[in-house]
Amino acid sequence: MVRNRQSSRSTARSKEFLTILLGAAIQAAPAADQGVGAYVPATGIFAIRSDLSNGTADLRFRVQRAPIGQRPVAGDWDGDGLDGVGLYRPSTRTFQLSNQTVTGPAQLKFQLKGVRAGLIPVAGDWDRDGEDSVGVYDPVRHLFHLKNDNATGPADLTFSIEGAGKNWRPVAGDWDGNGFDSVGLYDPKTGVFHLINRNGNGPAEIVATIEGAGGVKGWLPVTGDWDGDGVSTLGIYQPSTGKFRLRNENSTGPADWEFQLQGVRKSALPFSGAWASVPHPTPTPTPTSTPTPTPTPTPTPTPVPSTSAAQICVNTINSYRAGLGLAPLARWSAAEPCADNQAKSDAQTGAAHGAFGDCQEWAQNECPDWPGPPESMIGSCLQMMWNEGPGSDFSTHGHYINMSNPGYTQVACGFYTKADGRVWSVQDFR
Ligand SMILES: [Ca+2]
Ligand SMILES: [Ca+2]
Ligand SMILES: [Ca+2]
Ligand SMILES: [Ca+2]
Repeated sequence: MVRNRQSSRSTARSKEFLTILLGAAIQAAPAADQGVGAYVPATGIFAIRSDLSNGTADLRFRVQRAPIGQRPVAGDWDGDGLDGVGLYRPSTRTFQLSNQTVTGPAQLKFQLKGVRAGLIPVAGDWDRDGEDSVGVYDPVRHLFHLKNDNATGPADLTFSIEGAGKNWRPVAGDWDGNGFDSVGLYDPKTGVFHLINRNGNGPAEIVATIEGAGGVKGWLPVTGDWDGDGVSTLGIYQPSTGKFRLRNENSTGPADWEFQLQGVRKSALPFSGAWASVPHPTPTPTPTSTPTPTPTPTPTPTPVPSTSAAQICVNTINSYRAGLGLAPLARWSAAEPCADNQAKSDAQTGAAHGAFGDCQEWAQNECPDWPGPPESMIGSCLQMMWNEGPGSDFSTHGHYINMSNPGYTQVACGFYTKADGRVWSVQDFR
């Protein structure tokens, strides 16, 4: 729901390895692109991508301490020009909203009073004060309940769109570009959107659909200002394939963008927002010029041969950290079988970070498709990552930033060797 965004974006990435930040704070960048996202209720993971193009998520994160199985929203709760995310728990009617797109606790928690359980959340700037707030839609009684402030209390507006059918799904956006967001409905049986420009009882003012082959079965609505002109328009998402189809006009016609958000589970629910165009991690503290003489020895609860690839991995990372005077990471043995499975999954799908988040890790580095065996490749891959050196640009220093993060205490290294001898390795940090 953020307006006047820019569309330039750097997508520079290392080919040798990819990384994902999860858990470190990011600084809000002034430029924001309208991007898309998908939320997996089963894992509680948000995956967002700023480019409207094929590819994997730029960032994956959780709203900490929020129960899984909730419904996502996105919006600019604090009016800083960047969208955050949120979750609605239909059973308790509570929202948890976060201003960030990294793992962390919600900044806002409140309850929407006077509504039934089991409703679907929406978000928008209903009063044009520059801040998005929430609402819910009752798909049985066909009622919208919208609230202008993100605090516990009843809805400010309750109304319905004439002719709404059972189980239609709500959308929100600024369909006419006047600065006020309003709502609409999507009929999943026909694929037709029914939008209103004023939040009150009345018939739909815009009735339109995205034309295209393949039918409408299984697609979910997702609206947004894809081209940054201040007008929100139509979009749909197919969870089974991760495909988005977006249109720039609120009229019937073909999609202007078609792309796939890769590496997201098939149960994901879509959302859109203006995310920071490039994630900028908080710079790591300046290395101390006098390294601490001896780091505390890592407790190793399970006796493991020190020559195993997983142990080499932990030892290597800790030797780099010791050079900065940072505490060593404990070998996170309990997560290693899970990390092995992530490496195997990514090797089979060919998508680095495709299984990210499965082991409850906060950040992940990955060495995809390296010449094996694991015991020899891991040192080389970690050295390449460490050679990125310190810096604030996560796209070029992200591996180093993860390895040197003073907030992490554990690392689990997972490996999978393919039949051709090539190795995939993940390093899960938390
Ligand atoms: Ca914001
Ligand atoms: Ca507002
Ligand atoms: Ca409007
Ligand atoms: Ca637009």
